[in-house]
Amino acid sequence: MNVKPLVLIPSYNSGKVLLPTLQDALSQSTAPVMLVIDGSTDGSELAALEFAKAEPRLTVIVKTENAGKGAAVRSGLQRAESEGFTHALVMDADGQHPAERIDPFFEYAEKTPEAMILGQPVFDANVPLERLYGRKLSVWMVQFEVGGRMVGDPLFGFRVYPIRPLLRVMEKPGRSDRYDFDPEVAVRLSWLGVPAIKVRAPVKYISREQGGVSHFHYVRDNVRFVCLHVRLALQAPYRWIARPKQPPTL
Ligand SMILES: Nc1nc2c(ncn2[C@@H]2O[C@H](COP(=O)(O)OP(=O)(O)OP(=O)(O)O)[C@@H](O)[C@H]2O)c(=O)[nH]1
Ligand SMILES: [Mg+2]
Repeated sequence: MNVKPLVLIPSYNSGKVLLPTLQDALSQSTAPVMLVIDGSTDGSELAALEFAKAEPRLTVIVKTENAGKGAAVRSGLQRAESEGFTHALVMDADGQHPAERIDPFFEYAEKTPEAMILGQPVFDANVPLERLYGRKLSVWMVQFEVGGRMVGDPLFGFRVYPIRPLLRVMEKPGRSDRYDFDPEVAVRLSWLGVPAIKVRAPVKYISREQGGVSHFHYVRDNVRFVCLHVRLALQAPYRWIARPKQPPTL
């Protein structure tokens, strides 16, 4: 299969780190980049649109209503599929993810196009402890839901997905639109028979003074995670039995 790769970046109020993140992605890889901004109020879309005028490999999609990270990725993927892209590397807009790993991740996708390539975070010394330990519950729950350790860290958003199977699982009604998107799609793709390849990748925590931003809300988003895991855990036993032996055709 010919892999046609795209870098897909969802962004919401990413502030001044957005432009360097785009520049980094474009300079570290020859793949086109698609940015999906929805409902940002910090004006970051203006700088991105201006930058795109001189950068033919960059597409900027701006939506007026904020609908969440998962919803932004879904709409970007729909557009990407209609343009013939087969694989998308999703990465954050806030400078935390390693642009220099984009092409190495695409190389894994070229060797194993049917797989999802899941980044496994290697945290720097600035990682807040609550982020480091807070993810353990999700890791355990996902191990149960998929019946093993194939997913590893279910929250790290630096990943390559085969687009068609991902849309198949994301387009069903009731799918997660926000941060719960990352664990949900890893579990559902695994249930669909998509193999997972885990690859380590460094993640940075940038101070606020240097432009670091996070929109993760501990109470609201952790409640969403709990609701997601209840739904997934209830379906898990049936899904283990029904899991196809072969990955879906691309
Ligand atoms: N388009 C869009 N992107 C979003 C939305 N919410 C978050 N994002 C993007 O999703 C990525 C991850 O969001 P963050 O808020 O950094 O969350 P996180 O990296 O999981 O959390 P931290 O570890 O605290 O930084 C960033 O690129 C955000 O701009 C949204 O509602 N719409
Ligand atoms: Mg972040």
